[in-house]
Amino acid sequence: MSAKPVLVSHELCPYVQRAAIVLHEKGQAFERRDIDLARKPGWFLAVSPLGKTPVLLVGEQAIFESTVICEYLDETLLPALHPADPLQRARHRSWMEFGSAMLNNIAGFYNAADAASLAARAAELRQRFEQLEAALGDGPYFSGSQFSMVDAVFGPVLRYFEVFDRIEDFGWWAGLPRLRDWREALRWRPSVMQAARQDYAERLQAFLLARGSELSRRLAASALAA
Ligand SMILES: N[C@@H](CCC(=O)N[C@@H](CS)C(=O)NCC(=O)O)C(=O)O
Repeated sequence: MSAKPVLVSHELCPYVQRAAIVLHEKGQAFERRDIDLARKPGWFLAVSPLGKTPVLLVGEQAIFESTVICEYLDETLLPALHPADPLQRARHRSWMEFGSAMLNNIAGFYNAADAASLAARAAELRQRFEQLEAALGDGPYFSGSQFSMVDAVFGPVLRYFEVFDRIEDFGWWAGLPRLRDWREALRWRPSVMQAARQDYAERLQAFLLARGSELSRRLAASALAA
């Protein structure tokens, strides 16, 4: 990549974080340009046909959709974050999709309107965690000692739970040792750490409080809001 690419970002966006993680893993310097998604600037709408972050600006080209950005980076920069074997690569891409689906489960959880639907959404997430536990190997990363694109996707997914866990115990973690260790390995990976702002937890809490959801009420009632 000749010039320094620009990652058009939103401060809490998990899709932005996965692109930032991949850039970091590749040792590619980049400029991060945060925008306010509630007031999308004209220049942003001109480069983001779907009006979403992330967008990667590479010279005159604007690449949108986080998976496409990650795949482009993997095709052009070393080290490879996908396995060389096509079948294993396909398996990794399948689990990346699973990670994206989990982001929808997470949004369903924090937007749940009442206690019953919050409990149902929490149970849905527990089921997803059990599926992940069954897919994980011996670690520390998704498929062993090599950090991969699947890890880049799940770093931001699992980061949400650092805040959710502080609100109350939703019964997610018991009996899932591989998931616990994976979560810990991702949490301390430098690329994952740098992908979010230092005050991410406080900003996520402010975002959650403003949802008007059952979780907002639980958060307001918890010690965290004090
Ligand atoms: N499929 C997209 C999803 C990106 C996405 O949903 N971004 C959110 C922020 S995390 C967004 O820009 N939302 C603004 C909107 O939908 O108006 C990707 O993988 O890049």
